[in-house]
Amino acid sequence: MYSTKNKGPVTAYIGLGSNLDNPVQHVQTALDELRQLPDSRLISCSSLYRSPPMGPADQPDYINAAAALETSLNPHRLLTELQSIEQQHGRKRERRWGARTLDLDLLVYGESQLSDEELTVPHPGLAERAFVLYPLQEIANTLMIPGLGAIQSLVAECPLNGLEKL
Ligand code: A4P
Ligand code: MG
Repeated sequence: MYSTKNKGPVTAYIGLGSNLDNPVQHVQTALDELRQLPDSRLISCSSLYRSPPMGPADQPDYINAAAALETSLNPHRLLTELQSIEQQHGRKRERRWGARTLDLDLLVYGESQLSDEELTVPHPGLAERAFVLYPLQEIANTLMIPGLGAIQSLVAECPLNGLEKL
């Protein structure tokens, strides 16, 4: 499924997360790397947030943030670019929801709703994750998330679950 309502550059939102090897630095460096992406412009980034791990509890707290990007890259190309930034940070894929040096999720891509083997947008689970919703609201307070509705309503229904702004 691929809806092609987007014409010209679109605004995409990226979720950043890290919980290994100086996570604050991984997230800050990744924001700089997002600035360097081809055919894209970093519009804004949120504060950094700390939260206890969702998933296995025997791992460190996470640092999360969100960023807004104006981009002409198509969503799959953008995902490939995000994965190559993850690789530069020595990301190893081990267990699901396990500790990682850097996780970059494509949260929202314009008005698109799509799902295939590589990519699901909006990112699944977005609506239940405080560590995604609160940073996203900070930079996009009036965002309507395709298929899910207003960010403000999603935040209102999502408890903080230990999330704190740094
Ligand atoms: N993929 C599909 N859609 C997307 C998308 N919209 N953005 C595919 C990014 N990737 C997408 O991802 C697995 C595959 O998902 C990719 O190859 C891509 O093709 P991954 O990053 O390799 O695996 P993962 O991250 O371990 O799995 P998953 O289920 O994506 O985990 P999440 O959802 O990223 O959660 N707790 C706190 N407090 N903060 C966190 O940030 N993060 C996670 C990881 C767990 N607990 C956390 C946090
Ligand atoms: Mg991921």
